[in-house]
Amino acid sequence: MDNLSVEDRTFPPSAEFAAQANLGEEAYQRAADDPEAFWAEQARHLNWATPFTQVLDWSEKPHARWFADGTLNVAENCVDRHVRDGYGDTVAFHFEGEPGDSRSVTYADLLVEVSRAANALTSLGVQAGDRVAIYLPMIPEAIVAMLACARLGAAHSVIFGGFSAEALRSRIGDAQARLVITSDGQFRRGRAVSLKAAVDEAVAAPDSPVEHVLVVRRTGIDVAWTDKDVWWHELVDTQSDRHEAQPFPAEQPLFILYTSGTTGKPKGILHTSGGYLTQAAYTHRVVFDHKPGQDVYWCTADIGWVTGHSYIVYGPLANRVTQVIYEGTPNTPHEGRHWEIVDKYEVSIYYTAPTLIRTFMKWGAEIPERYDLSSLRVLGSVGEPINPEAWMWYRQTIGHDRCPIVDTWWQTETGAIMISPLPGVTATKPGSAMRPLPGISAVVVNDEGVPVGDGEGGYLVVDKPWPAMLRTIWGDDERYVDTYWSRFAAQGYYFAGDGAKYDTDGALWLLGRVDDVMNISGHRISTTEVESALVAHPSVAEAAVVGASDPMTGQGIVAFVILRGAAVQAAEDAAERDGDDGSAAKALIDELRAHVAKQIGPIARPRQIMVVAELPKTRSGKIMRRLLRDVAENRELGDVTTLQDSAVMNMITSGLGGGS
Ligand code: 6R9
Repeated sequence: MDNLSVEDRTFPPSAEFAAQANLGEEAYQRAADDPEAFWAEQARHLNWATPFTQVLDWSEKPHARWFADGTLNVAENCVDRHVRDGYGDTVAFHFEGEPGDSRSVTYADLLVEVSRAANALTSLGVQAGDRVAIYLPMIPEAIVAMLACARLGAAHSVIFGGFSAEALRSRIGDAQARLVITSDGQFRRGRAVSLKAAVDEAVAAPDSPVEHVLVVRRTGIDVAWTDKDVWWHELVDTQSDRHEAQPFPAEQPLFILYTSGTTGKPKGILHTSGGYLTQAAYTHRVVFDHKPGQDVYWCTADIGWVTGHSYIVYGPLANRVTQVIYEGTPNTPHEGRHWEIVDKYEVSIYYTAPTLIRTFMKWGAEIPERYDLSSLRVLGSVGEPINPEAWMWYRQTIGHDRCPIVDTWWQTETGAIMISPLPGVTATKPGSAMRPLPGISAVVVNDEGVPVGDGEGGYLVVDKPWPAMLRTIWGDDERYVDTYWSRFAAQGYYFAGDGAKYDTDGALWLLGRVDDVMNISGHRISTTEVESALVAHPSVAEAAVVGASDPMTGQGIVAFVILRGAAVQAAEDAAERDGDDGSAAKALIDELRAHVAKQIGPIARPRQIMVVAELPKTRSGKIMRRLLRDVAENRELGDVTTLQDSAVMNMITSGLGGGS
């Protein structure tokens, strides 16, 4: 909660920008006076097969139904209607592959590809209401696959390509997906690495619900082949390019996306169709001031995260975007790759994460200075609080002091942006997300649910339902009610899990998570998940994990482990044999880090692992992560009075020395 230095720099939009903005100041009042009328107006930007007559049904709260008697087809809204309206030749996306291959896909091309894929999925038995797992790199087929599912009324569950076979297996099992769409491999930092091998491992068990695996050939590397496997180029490319999209009810499930919670088991966040698409498209239009036919938009997220769902696929395509899709890492083959792409395609709207901005800062301002960035006009940030220093660098070095910055707060659960400046309206402050969007209402409250005064910190809650809100946790509705709605049940507030504060000018500052969820480079990973992975290793008796602030990644994973007796003995024996040069301990720590990466995925690899003899626990047995965070961040220890044994912290701090 220490990014709260008093910030009095403000940056109002230029008169020129304000004059052409997609939404004006008046919208805030209009939306507050009659939110349902406001959202109905936004929903009418979509093409409804059956117009809705009811906007919101909140009679069974916290279960909302939006536009429930309306019907639409999400894919038709993102593709077909643009072709029908005469924009078939407009480029939907320019794809840049990591090895340097590129291709541009028009809306007419996209319609053909999505239609073929929908026919192929149908031939594999996929029907409305089914679930399909997608485990693909950032290639055009990923978007085509998502839209093909949407077209058929089947829910996709995209699993980030960095996740392990085990993570894949449990998510496939939870969603009971009958089809997995993957690729032979993906390009990563100039190398082709396998992707399908993890799928093979994940679907091998006899009780796997998966009937077929559809495989895109991306890298050409050798893959093992099973009788579940079908090549994309053999099945999809030979289908008819005509497919009639059927309308579905607005509450038809659109996707499940797994995200970390405070327990080890990831939560399958369920989103539905009409309300989700309404808010994704509305926010993309007003937050980025998107002008179809003029702008070139680039969101650097991966489709494995919610940002890729809402701001690469659904919102932008519903708004007839022309966008850039980039497969690779930002420093392949060189650290100017993003700016080279901005220059090449004349990108005008660029949306990225603070962790990447800090990385660009580290690489140096001289790199972007080599490229023509004059096409840029709006810059966005998402994923974690952006520190004022990074914000100013982004504004000056990338935006040349011309481009408004929109710092957008939202969550997998909220489905779409909730809090953000409007680029033509709001004077921004470096580091603040400023204000809930028109139609959204957010309050900062204390433990009792009472709003705190301006300038005071508290919990961020959303006090009115919104169209893109999650509908439940897949297969665990009780957890849905408990996680988000029980904390402030009396008031009926949605508990976001973030600390926040309004300053005395009414600007909203996000202060990070208040629960045990870490934020590593904008990716949510639960402490418990990493702890579970560590204790699954035969050498580890107990583990406690904290997110320690990290200048590059926002937070870094720091683990404290207690070794099992045998492992301690083995390390001591090795030390005696080889001289105590620490190499045995180092080898074990390296092994543990690799073990976590294998269990969960490389993004969960701990930055640091410290071997300790005890962990600080409260009398009720809850690990006091706050104290471990103090250690991990080299701070004086906070209050230790609730510790069961206060000597433990002395043992930990005196025993540490070098750490990892
Ligand atoms: C979209 C996305 C959600 C959590 C959220 C918060 C953090 C996201 C933020 C931000 C401060 C911002 N977060 N955007 N914190 N300022 N602009 O990131 O979804 O992966 O579910 O993470 O990320 O802590 O609660 P998700």
